[in-house]
Amino acid sequence: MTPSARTLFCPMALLPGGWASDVAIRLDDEGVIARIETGATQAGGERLAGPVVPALANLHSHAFQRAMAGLAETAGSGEDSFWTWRTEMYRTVGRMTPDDIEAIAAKLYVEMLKGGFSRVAEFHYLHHAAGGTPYADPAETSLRILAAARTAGIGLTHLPVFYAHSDFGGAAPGDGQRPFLHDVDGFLALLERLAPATAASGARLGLAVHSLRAATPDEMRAILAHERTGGPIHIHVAEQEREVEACLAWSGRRPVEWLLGEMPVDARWCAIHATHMTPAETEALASSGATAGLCPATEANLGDGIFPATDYRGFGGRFGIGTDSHVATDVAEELRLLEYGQRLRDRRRSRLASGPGASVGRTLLDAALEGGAAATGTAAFGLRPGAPADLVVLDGANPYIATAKGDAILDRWLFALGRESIRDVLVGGRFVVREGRHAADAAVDAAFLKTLRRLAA
Ligand code: NGQ
Ligand code: ZN
Repeated sequence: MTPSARTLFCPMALLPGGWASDVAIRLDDEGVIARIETGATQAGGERLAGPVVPALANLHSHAFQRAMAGLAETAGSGEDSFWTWRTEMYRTVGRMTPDDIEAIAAKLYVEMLKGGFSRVAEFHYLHHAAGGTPYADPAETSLRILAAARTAGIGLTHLPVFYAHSDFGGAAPGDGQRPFLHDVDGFLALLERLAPATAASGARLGLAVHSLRAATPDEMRAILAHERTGGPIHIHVAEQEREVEACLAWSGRRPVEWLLGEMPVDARWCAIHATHMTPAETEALASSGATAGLCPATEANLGDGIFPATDYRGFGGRFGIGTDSHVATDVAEELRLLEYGQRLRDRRRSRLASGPGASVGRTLLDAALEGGAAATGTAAFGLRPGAPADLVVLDGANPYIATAKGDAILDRWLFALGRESIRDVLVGGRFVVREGRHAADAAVDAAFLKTLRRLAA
């Protein structure tokens, strides 16, 4: 269904300059905002049933990991860490078929829409079958991700991931990593193959290098010299202290320091996590123009550490949010945890508010909207002409929302209610969630149940 040119009428909407009443959003027939009028009448417009805010981009996802969310919470015999979790995660991966990947991603993407995201950057490294056996079509699993995004109706920025080694210095990959591997030529061929497929699917294409552990400097340089996606470039960096130590031992420099010194990092780049930085690295990342890709729920779950968000914002750094391993799938939980990490560290409140009198929720939402757009290759964002009509309609009948004014609406949603505040979600002007439901819920749930049953057997 393509939306035809029409008008949405919002009793209240969050525009780039702030809240406005009686807002008419005129859409073109592509679902892009053509014009916005405030103080309008409803005449001929479709009335949205609550305060309207822009939907966010989710800048970091490994869709398949949603299948194991909540299933890695039994203590092991030794000390549980990021690395023991990773071993369990590799075990799950080894049993997944392309059908499973598509079913999990479709379910996840519907959950993300219901959580307030309208687009996802899929950091996709599960390219081959168990043991590393290639599929007949090397793009098989990517095509499943494209199909899942179409089923859900979520915007997709697809990021095929280059992965070749287990550690710094080009160390040989482990057995559990075989489904992820490429050489440089194979990876560039995958990107070429995916350019027309993503375009035909209405998706965007970028690329990722898994981490400084997984690629040598020469491999990274060769990829950057030859790739022609024009899209965002993502990389995991400095998530764990062990990575910092290994990078120092290998190069004499810390991961973020090395990345900024050796690679042409600019606004096209997104540094995922960047948890462990010195103040100098924090300042340098902020001034590089790159986006920091923060995934607070996963970072808490995996025991990563706390991103220096107050300092980074002080240096004018850009950030967005992602749900990564998907222990959470919504905007509110990620933004709330981001702020709470800073509060727990500093033993103070309102850490990320833009200044006296500013709402924390509003500051976080504005920042993550901008960073999410940059990291997903979205030129125009927010409720303004030229931007896609990617909208969240909060539940105007919810007493907490109905009685809040202005930015307090956002603070109710983000700090007190979470996803139950969300009533409808539109992507490109099209309703994908209505009154909390998605049109494909039944089919998506059935396929997902089948996959979970099989994986649990
Ligand atoms: C991943 N996930 O690639 O899925 C990583 C873990 C690694 C997170 N960092 C694996 N959350 O970094 O080696
Ligand atoms: Zn990740």
